[in-house]
Amino acid sequence: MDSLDLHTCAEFDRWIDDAGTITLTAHTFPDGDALGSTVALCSYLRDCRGKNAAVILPNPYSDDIAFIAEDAPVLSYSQSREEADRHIGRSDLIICMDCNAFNRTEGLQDILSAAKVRKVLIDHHLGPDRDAFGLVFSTPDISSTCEHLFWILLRMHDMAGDAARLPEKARTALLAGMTTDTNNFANSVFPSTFEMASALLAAGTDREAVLSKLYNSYRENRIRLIGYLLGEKLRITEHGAAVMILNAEEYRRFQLREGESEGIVNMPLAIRRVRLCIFLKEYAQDGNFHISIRSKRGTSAASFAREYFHGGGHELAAGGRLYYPQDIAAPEDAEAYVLSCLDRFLQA
Ligand SMILES: [Mn+2]
Repeated sequence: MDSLDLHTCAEFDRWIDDAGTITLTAHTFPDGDALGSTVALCSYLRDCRGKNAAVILPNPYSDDIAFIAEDAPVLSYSQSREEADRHIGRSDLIICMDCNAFNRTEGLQDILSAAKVRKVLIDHHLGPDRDAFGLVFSTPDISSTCEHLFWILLRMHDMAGDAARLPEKARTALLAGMTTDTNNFANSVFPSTFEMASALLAAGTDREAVLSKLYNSYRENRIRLIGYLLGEKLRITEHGAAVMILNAEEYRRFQLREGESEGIVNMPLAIRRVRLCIFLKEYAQDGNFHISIRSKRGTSAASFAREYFHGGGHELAAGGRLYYPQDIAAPEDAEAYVLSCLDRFLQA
């Protein structure tokens, strides 16, 4: 990766040397990249640098990515607040990952913003809150935070550019996080992404095991849900937009756990005439929806999320929210509202 700022890397290396206790955090509803990058860095800091490092996430990660965190010190702030507060209180370095600002860390926002210690950002989203961090590693021209971290780690003085020096746990977490964020090398892949994968494989990382845990270990519920959504809920507009809405009653009926509908939003893009897919999910029966948007080249998921759904993200993969009663007069109006937004956006 050419654009990595070597001075910032050297400074980060020194900040690690200076630190004793370190807090690593990531965005709310942590996905594979958030969990993989924090766990990988935590493993490096503990095993290679002897630091008292812990990962503190805003809320629990889902079961399907739990293998990434096996045996790692990962706390959820919503479940272990006291222990987390103690660790943050002792920390002299805070590292925020896969997240462009503390306001995406939910309940952790206040304590992290208020902490008077050195802070580092390692991310790949647009719009980093540069003022909140002393050191910023941020570029959207990289597959994932895991990949960004990989190139930074190789620059640490004890690594000498050799991926094989990373603990096996860190290598596995990095590969898993990059794989989920690129949808197994399907999106936002750069030449550097294959170089990273190649180096990790050469270092002995077991990709087959990672793939099997990521893609062949689902609960039956998820596959049944996919059948239902694609079979009965999918609607495609004349402008080539696919819409799927999962309401709270259905969420309960399929006994879904957090993260189990992850990635389904990509599936309708396999249809030739579909240029954009939007997936709405209502967790509680309150008319508020979480929104995922994916698009094909030439249609901007990020603009659609920004203009209509209080969100944003990457060009072809974005997210947002639909609020009741601010955006819609009744929860049942969600579909009609989305369809009218789509008409305006895709005709423009
Ligand atoms: Mn990411």
